[in-house]
Amino acid sequence: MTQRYYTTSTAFLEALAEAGVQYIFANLGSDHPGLIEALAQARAEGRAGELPQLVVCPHEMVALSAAHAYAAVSRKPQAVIVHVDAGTQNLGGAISNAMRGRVPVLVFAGAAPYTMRGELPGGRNEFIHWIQDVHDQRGIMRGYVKYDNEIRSGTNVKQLVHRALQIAQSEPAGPVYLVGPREVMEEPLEPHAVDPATYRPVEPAALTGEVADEIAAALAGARHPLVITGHLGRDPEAVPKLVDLADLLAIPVLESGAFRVNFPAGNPMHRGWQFTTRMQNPLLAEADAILIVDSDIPYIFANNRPSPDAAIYVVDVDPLKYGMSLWHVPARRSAAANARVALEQITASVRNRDLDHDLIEARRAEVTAAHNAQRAAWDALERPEDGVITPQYLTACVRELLAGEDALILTEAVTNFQVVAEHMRLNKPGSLIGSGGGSLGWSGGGAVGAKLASPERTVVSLVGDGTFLFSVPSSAHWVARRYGTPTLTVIYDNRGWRAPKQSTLGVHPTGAASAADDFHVSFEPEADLPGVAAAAGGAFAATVTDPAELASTLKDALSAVHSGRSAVVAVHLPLAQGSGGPAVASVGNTG
Ligand SMILES: Cc1ncc(C[n+]2csc(CCOP(=O)(O)OP(=O)(O)O)c2C)c(N)n1
Ligand SMILES: [Mg+2]
Repeated sequence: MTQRYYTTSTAFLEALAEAGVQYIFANLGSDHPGLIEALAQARAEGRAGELPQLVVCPHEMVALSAAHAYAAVSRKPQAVIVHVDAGTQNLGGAISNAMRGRVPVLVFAGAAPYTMRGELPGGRNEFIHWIQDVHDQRGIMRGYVKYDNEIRSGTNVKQLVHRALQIAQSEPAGPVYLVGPREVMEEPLEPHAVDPATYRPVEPAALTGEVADEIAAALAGARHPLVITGHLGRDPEAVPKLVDLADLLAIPVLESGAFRVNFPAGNPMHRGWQFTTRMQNPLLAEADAILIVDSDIPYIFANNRPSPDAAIYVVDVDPLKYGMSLWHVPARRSAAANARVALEQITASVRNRDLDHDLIEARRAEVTAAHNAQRAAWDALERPEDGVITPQYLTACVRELLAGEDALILTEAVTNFQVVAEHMRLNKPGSLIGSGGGSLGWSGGGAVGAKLASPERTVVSLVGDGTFLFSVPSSAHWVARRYGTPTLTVIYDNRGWRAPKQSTLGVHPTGAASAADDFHVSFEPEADLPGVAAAAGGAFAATVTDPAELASTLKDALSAVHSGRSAVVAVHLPLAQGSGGPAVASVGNTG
C-alpha cells in the first residue's frame, strides 16, 4: 500500500479521463461511495482537474441524453454513472437512442455488494443491498449495448475501461455497459497506468478498388443517378466529399430519415428530405443507379420504392443492419466502409473516366430547376393560415431568428421532422443533431450535453409538446441552470400527440376513430409547459398563439439565452386532435 489514496474507483476515473471523457453525467446511490470518495480525495489532493467533471443529473434519462449529445457533437466518448438495476432501468429509452444514434457512451452502474458479514470494505450494511440484488442486471442492457462486463478486480479495471471505450468508439459506434460491486470499487490498489494510445478505435474502412470502380462506373454511366443518405453527416468531414461527387456528376441527393446535415440544403443538387412517406417519390422511381450511403431507412417500400431495374449500391458503416431484425435493399453490391473514405475513392475513380459532359450539364440544369421549384413551393407555405401559426411559418421564423448565429439545432419535432428539415434548410455540416432513435425525450438532456460540448454556439431545440414532457423537463432545466448551459427550446405545441393519430389514419383512414376524431391523443386541459422550465431552472417562459407576436417573443427568448438564461417558448399550432379547447392568452410570459 502506498500513502496515496488509490482504489479501483480512482483507477476507473483516471481511465475515463485518459480516454478523453470530459464529463460524467451521474445519478448516484448506495453503490457509489468508492467513486464519491475517490473524487473527493482527488479534490483534496488538488488533482480534481485530472479527472472528468461530474454533472449531477436528477434523472437518468437526462444524464444519458446529455452524454449522447455531447458525444455526438464532440465526437469524443462520454460517461454516465447510474444506480444499480434501478438507475439502469431509469435510463429508459435513452439507451435505445444511444444505440440507434451510434454514439460512444460508457454507462457504469454499481452492483449489489457480494459480502454480508463485514468481510470486505463495501460489504452489505444497508437494507437496500438485498433488494437491489437482482438476477441479471447486465441483461437489462444487453439488447442495446455493444459490450457489457463486470469489473471483478481493480488490477485490470483500466484495461476494461479502455477496452469498453475502444469498442464503443469503433464504427458502428455505440454504448457499452460496465458494472462494479461495491467491494471491488473500494479495493485499494497501487497506482497504475496503461497506454491509452494502444486502445485507439478501429481505423475507417475503405472500399476495395474493384467496388469503388464499379460504383463510379454505374453512377457515371447512368441517365438518372441518385444518392440517398441518412446519417453520413455524423462525420461532418464526409459532407464535402459527397458534395464533390454530386457536383462532379450532377447527381441529385435525397436525405432519408435524416437527423444530420448530410448535404448542404442550398446546394442545387439537394432534392429534399423524406421521413414517413405516403407517396412515391418520382426521383426514386426514375433513378437507374442509386448509391445508398449511410442510410438506415432509404425508403419505405410499401409506398415509395426504386425501380426494379435500378442498379443499387449500399455503402454503409453497417450495411447489414445487424441491430434490425428485418432489413433489405436489393443491392448489386453492399460494402462496409467509411462514407468519407469511400466517397473519396468513388470520386477519384469517376475523375479517371471519360464523362459525357453534355448529359451531365443537361442533368445539372434539370436538377437545379427542380431544386429551385421545390424551394419556391416551400417558401409559399411560410405564412400563418387564418390567423393560426403553422409549423412551416414557425420554422421560417426560427430560421430568420437564427440568421447570423452560429446555431446548433436539436430536432425532436416528431410529426414536424419534415417541416423542420424543409424550412430550416441547414447548410453547415454539424449544425443539426437528432437522437437517431425512437425514444422521445432526448432533447432535454441533449440540449445540456450539446451546449457543454459547444459553449460558443447557440443551441436550439425544436420539439413536440409530448416530447417536451417525455424529456423530464424538471430535471433537464435544473441541470441546465446549475451547470450554466442556457439554450432555447421551441415547442411545436399542438396540445397532443399527433403522431399516433397519423399512424391510425395510415392504417384506418376511414374508420370509427377517423370519423369521430377519437384518437386519445389530446392534451386538454393544457399544461403550462414553459412554466415547468421556469419553475425548475428559472427559464424565460412564454406561450404564443398570435402570429403577430411570434417573431418578437422568439427574439426576447434568444436575448434571454444570450444573457445566460434558458428559454422555452411554446407555440400554439393547429390542434393534434379536436378543434375546441379553452382560449389561451396570446403571450403568457411566466418567466
Ligand atoms: C418514450 C416514447 N414513448 C412513446 C412513443 C410513441 N410516440 C411516438 S410519437 C408520439 C407523440 C409525440 O408527441 P409530440 O411530441 O407532441 O409530437 P406530435 O406527434 O404532436 O408531432 C408518441 C407518444 C415514443 N416514440 N417514445
Ligand atoms: Mg404534439
